[in-house]
Amino acid sequence: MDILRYLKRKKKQHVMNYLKRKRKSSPLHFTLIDPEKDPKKLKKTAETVCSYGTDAILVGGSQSGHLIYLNDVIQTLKESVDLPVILFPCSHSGLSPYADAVLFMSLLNSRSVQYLIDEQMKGSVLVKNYKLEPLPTGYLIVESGSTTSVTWTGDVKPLPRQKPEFAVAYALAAKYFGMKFLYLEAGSGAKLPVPDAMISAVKNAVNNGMMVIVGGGVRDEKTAKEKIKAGADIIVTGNIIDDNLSKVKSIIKAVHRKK
Ligand code: 1GP
Repeated sequence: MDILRYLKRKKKQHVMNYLKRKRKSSPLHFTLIDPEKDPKKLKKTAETVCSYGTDAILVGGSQSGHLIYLNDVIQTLKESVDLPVILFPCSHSGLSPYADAVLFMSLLNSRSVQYLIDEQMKGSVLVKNYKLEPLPTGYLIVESGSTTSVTWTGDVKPLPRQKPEFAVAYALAAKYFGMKFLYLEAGSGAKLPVPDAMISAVKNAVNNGMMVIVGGGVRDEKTAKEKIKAGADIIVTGNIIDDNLSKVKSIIKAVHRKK
C-alpha cells in the first residue's frame, strides 16, 4: 500500500494508556529488537516472546547502517503479533510510519547537542506526519564496566555507579520538563546492569510521576527480580533473545510476578 493511503487509514493505538493500564496490575517487560534482524526469522521470535507475555516491542539500535530493514521489520512485527511496536531510535532516521509510538528521548548525559535536542528537532515533524504517539523519555547511560555502543555513538559521559545522586538530579530535571519515562540504560550487552541503589533512589525521587525503565545486561530471572524490587516499572531485554530465547520466558515471569 502506498504510504499516504496507509497513513490516512492508520489508527491511533493509545500506547501510553495501554502501558498505564497494564502497569496497574504488574511491572512490565519490553523486548528490544534490533532492525538488523532478518525479517524472516523475526516472525518466529516475535510470536515466541508474545506467547511468553512480553508487553510491548521496542525496535531500535545504535547502528544507523541497519536502518535499511526498519520498515520491513516493523511491518513483519505488526503482522505477526498484537502488541504495540515502539520505536527506540538512535537518530531521526530511526523513525518509521509503521510503528505505533516512539520513545521521544533526549539523551540527557550526552555531551553533544545532537542527542540532546537536534535529532529531536529533525524528527518532530516526521513523528507528527507518521502519526506516531510520542512517549516523552529522559534517557540516561550508566557506567557498566565496559564501553558500550551507545556510550561511544551518543558521546556520553556515563553516570558513575556509586553516585545515585547524579541520576536522581537528572531524573528530577526530566520530570520537571514533563517527561513521562526515565530510561536507565547500562547499554546493550552490558557487563554490569544498572545498580539497584540507583534504581531505588531514582524511583523514590520521581515517585509515581514517571515510569522507570531499566535495561542493559539483564540476562536472567534473578537480575530482573532485583531490578523490579529496586523500583523498576519496566524491564527491557535485547540480546538474550538471540543468546537464549527460553530464558526470556523466566525473565518475563519474574517481571510480572507482583512484588
Ligand atoms: C539496550 O537496554 C537494552 O538498549 C537491552 O540491553 O541487549 O543487554 O538486553 P541487552
